[in-house]
Amino acid sequence: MNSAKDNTLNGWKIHHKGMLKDDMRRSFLSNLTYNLGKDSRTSSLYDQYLSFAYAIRERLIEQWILTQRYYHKANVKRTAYLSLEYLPGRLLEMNCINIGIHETSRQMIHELGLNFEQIVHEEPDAGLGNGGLGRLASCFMDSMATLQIPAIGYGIRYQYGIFKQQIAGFRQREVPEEWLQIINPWEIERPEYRVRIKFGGTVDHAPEASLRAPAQWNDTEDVIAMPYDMPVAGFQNTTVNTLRLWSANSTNELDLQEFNRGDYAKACDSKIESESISKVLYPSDNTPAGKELRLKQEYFFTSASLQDIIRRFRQDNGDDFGLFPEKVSIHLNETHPALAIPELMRLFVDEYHLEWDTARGIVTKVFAYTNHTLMPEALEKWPVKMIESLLPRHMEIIYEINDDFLKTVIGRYPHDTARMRRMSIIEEGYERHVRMAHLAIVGSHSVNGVAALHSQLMQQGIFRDFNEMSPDIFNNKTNGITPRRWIYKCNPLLTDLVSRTIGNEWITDFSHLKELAGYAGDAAVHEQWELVKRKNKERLADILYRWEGFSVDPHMIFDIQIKRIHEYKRQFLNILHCIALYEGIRSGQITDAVPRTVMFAGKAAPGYYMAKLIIELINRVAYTINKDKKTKKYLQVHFIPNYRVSLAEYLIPAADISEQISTAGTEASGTGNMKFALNGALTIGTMDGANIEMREEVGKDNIFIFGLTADEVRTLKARGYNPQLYYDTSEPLKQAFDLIEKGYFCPEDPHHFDPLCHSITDGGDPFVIMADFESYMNCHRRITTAYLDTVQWNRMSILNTANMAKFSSDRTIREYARDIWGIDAIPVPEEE
Ligand code: D6G
Repeated sequence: MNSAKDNTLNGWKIHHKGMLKDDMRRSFLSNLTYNLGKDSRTSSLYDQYLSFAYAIRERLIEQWILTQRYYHKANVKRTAYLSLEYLPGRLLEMNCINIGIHETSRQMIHELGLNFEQIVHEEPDAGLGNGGLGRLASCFMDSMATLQIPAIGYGIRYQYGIFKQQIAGFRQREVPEEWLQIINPWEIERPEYRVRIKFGGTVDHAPEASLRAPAQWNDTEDVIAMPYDMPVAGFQNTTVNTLRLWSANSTNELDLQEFNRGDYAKACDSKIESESISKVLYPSDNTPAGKELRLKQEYFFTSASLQDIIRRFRQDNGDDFGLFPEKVSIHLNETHPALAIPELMRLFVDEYHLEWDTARGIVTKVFAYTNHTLMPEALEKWPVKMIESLLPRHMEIIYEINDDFLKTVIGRYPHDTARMRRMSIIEEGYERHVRMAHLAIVGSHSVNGVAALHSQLMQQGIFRDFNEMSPDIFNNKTNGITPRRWIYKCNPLLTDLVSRTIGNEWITDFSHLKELAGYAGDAAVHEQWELVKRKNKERLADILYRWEGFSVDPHMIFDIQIKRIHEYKRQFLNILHCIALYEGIRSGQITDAVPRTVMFAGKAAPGYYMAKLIIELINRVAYTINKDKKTKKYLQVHFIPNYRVSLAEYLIPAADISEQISTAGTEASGTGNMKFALNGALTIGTMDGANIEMREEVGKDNIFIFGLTADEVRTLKARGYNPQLYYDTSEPLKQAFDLIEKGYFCPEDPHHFDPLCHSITDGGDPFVIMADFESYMNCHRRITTAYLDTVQWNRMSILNTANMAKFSSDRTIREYARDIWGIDAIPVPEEE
């Protein structure tokens, strides 16, 4: 795609837009003039952003049409990735990079006398997710397109994505982020593909008919699902896949009866109610929301997606549903879309009149499910009553699926009723619930975890019975991150240095990154490596000063923990250590402190009291420490508000130390850990999630591991864990803890942080912060000593980058495509 060329499309000519600077300028100015009605005098930064984005979009669209047309023509097998969350972040620069005109565009903008950086900052982050799970989905979309795997992502087009976090009076304040208030140039509405989604009503069966025979679902309250398509371009190839996000519309704009009666406000009620389905993203992470509206969201987008998948299948294959598993693979990102299983059964049986058993056979071949959490309380369960009233036909189908399943269980384990009860999709009790994970397992041919330890613990723990019965369906797919965003785009200086050192094949074939290890001892590379880190620290300092108004000193160590705020992720351990350092320096006990700035960022679920208290504690501790003249030179602590993808892109390249300190056995994988190491930060971490595999890759001497292992945590708890013991025997821990408990950081309300302290003293310290503290502190000591040996540090840093090849999401997606989806790469011919 290097120069202007013509292409024939069903007899229509596509005139390729051309990729040269002049072509780009023409598109930019034409969009500014004819699309937005502006000129050089009147155009705002926003107009410039939109014109630029439209110019890029035009180039994406050409290949998008060709890709989709080729998929249909070749009747390829596609994977549909169903995820309730996506975190694409900003798309303008990434799309420029993917279509290979980043530099050209930058020059074009510059030559027009405009400011490239300011223009790209006009774009709001598309924040349609909470944290790791949503970002993973976006990394996967990128890798699928780059590997030329026919794929379509499905999700919800939330009007309000994740809230904007402000810090006021040390506390988190949530403000709505209205990302759709301005035009989203990356989406195209596709009304021709809208579908009807039913809720409520009653199910009518023919007299004497079994529940497995076709039924009619009547008197429903319907909502329209309207798709919006976003192009997802592969990295400098010919593939452009689709992310299709559904928005809820009312079936009738106005209630005419109410309108005629003169009650105009009431006439809109049903519209408002229907549209509430795609209004907001539930801002909780690793905790099920448990709200009826959430269940509606889950059904809304799965039903819409399945109807869409079937429409596309029939377009190419007619009603030959026996072919379905050869053409379609559906991936469930967590259990949020697990209703897809009974929904596909319903569509097959009720709408297309397939025999129950035939339908069951097809369904299991099509679905695969990824579990993302080990914490039992994070597993989704819905009250049977709620499903019964919202989705009566689905509840019947779930019972029938469960019936079949329990028969198999009892066949395998006769008389083992306890096992039956444990494995049932229905949880008995005062209120009966549907266990969504069980539904997902029973309906899928593959169940995977997201890191080796996680998969192992999942098979031995929460899904043990299932693993005993069907070990073959379980597998591991260690997560990955896309190198395009997480080094190429966010760290151009390092990208350039790596390419100058080992050539640029690593960008498309990450295994080449290993060649960098050969330069780990090269003095010239060291010098440039250090310079790159320094420049990235200065870039961050500049951004923080401009955005947040505070100064950080790039000469200090940058020690960074960025992720959702959660007790199991243990930001509390980190801040406790900051307090211990502060106290040590202030009292003169620590005389060899190496100047460091500790940075935190992350959002807390608005209803998660403890997490919000942790944010407040961090901010209050930061306030006290940062103004202390005695310690100022050695220790600074900052909480950076409103963590999001675009902020991560500045923080990660600037980090010296990456904090990955969850209690062993709690973090399924983590992906932030990979992003930091790829950008040359050294990890301080526990033997948890993917940290373990990172250690295998970089070697135990190049990562700083501390704390109890998952096994040790379990044994300690089984023996009877007594946090007090650790408090009594560690002076720094005692001092730090006492300062919080005595109200040192909150003199006006000394008991303010009692709930946090009590979770440890009276609550049994479920995340073993006390037990791990000494080991964490000592590990930090080792890491700072290592930092002082610059040559050694640079070596380790280079080896971290060099050994991250495994953690490219390209590797992960290759494994999914090969082992689970049975899908090959389909290169879209250049001149189709
Ligand atoms: C995208 C691009 C557009 C194409 C459409 C196909 O919006 O050119 O027509 O996808 O959608 P399906 O027919 O595959 O759903």
